[in-house]
Amino acid sequence: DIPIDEDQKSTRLLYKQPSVLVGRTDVVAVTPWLAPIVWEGTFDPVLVDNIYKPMNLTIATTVFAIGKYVRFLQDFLETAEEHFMVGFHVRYYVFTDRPHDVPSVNLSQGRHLSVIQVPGSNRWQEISARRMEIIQTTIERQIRREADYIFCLDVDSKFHARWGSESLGRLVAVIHPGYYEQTRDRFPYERRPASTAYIPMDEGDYYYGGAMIGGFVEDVYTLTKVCRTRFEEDAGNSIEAAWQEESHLNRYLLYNKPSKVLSPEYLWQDFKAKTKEVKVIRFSGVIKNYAEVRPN
Ligand code: UD2
Repeated sequence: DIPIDEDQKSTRLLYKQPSVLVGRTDVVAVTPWLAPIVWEGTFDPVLVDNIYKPMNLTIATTVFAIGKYVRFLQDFLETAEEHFMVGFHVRYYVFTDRPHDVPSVNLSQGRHLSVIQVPGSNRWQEISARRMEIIQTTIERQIRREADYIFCLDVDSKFHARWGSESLGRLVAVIHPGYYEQTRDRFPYERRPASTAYIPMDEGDYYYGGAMIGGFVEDVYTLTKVCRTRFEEDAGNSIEAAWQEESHLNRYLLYNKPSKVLSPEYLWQDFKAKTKEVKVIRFSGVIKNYAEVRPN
C-alpha cells in the first residue's frame, strides 16, 4: 500500500493556505455542538472535492412529483445536472403517480434516474407527509444497496450554483431562509403538547427547512422511520403537526443534532430578496400558485 503522503506528492494539489485568523466574520460558521454551518467562503471547493472524489461515492437523490408537480421536474433535473454533485455518481429516484409525464433529461455519465410509481392523493398535506414513509421503504428496498449518501429534496425548486461535496455529512439539515433572523419562540414549530412534534417555546436551535434532508443512508433511514412513526401516532390521535413532516423533522433534529448544517444558500425562495450574508443562492424554491398547483 502506498502511504498517504506519497500519494499526495504524486497528485500535488495546490490551494490557498488556510488561515486561523482570517475568514468570514459576518456569519456564524459552526454550531455550539461544533457542526460546520456551510457558507460560501468557509470551504475550498477544489480541496473538498479532492477529499471526497477518490471515495467513489454514490449519492441518492429523492424527489417527489405528484399530480401537477410533475411540471417542476424538467427544471429541477436540468439544473441539478448543471450544479448538483457534479463529478459524482448520482442516482435520482423520482416518485410520481404520473410516470408517463416524467420528462426525458440528458444525464451526464455516471448519473442514473429511476421512476417509482406511488399513489396520488387529494390532500397536499398527505403528499408532503407521506414522503417520510416512502423514503423509508425505498431505502429498505433498494437505496441502501445502491448509494452511500442520500439527499431528499423538494421538486418545486431549481439549482443556481454549486451544491457539492461540501454538503456531505452523517446527518445534514438546512436552515430555512424564512426564520434565521428570528428568536426561537417565533419559529413555526409544533406547539401543542399533544403532538409528538411538540417543541416548547424555550427550546430549539434553528428552524430547519423540510425541503432538504441529507446524510448517510442509514442515518436518514432512522430519521424517516422515527418521523413516520410519530406522524402516524399523531394521526391516530387526530392531530396533524403545524407543518406536517417539517415539524417532525425539526423535533427530531433538536434531539438528534445534525453533524453538518447548510446555510440558507442551500435553500432560498425565489420570492425573497437576497440578503447581504447570502453571497450565492445555490438552490431555491420557485414561485408557485398554491391554489392552482395543489390538488385542493
Ligand atoms: C414547505 C416546505 C416543504 C414541506 C412543506 C410541509 C420548504 C422550503 N418547504 O413547503 O419541504 O415541509 O412545507 O407542508 O422548506 N408535492 C407533490 N405534489 C403535491 C404537493 C407536494 O409532489 O401536490 C411534493 C413536492 O415534491 C413538493 C413537496 O411535496 O416539493 C413539498 O410540498 P409543497 O411544495 O407544497 O410545500 P411548501 O412549498 O409549502
